Amino acid sequence: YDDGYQWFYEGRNGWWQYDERTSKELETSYKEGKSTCELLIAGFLYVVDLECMIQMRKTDPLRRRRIKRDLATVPKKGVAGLRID
Ligand code: V3L
Repeated sequence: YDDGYQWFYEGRNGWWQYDERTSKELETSYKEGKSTCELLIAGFLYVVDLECMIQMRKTDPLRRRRIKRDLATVPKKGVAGLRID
């Protein structure tokens, strides 16, 4: 973002950056001080807890991942499942 931060979700051995649209939704909710927000990702509804910093599938909360808002320059696996090498 303008301040050099980006949103990431946890993969197996590293972090993936959220896609641009989802990232904007997260950033808006974060800036509004919301504690949760809902995201539609690849046809599934996910709930993000911005206090615990996790995302979980709404219909299957065991499918949860840590998320983070971190500098855009930190190492990452890629963006939304698309690897960068
Ligand atoms: N954005 C895009 N895809 C997602 C997201 C998201 N925020 N959350 C889950 N998925 P689950 P490695 C990830 C995908 O949590 O090798 C990566 O993007 C998720 O994709 O059980 O483990 C990679 O494509 C997974 O395919 O609901 O680091 C892939 O995992 C699927 O939704 C492998 O990454 C189920 O995730």
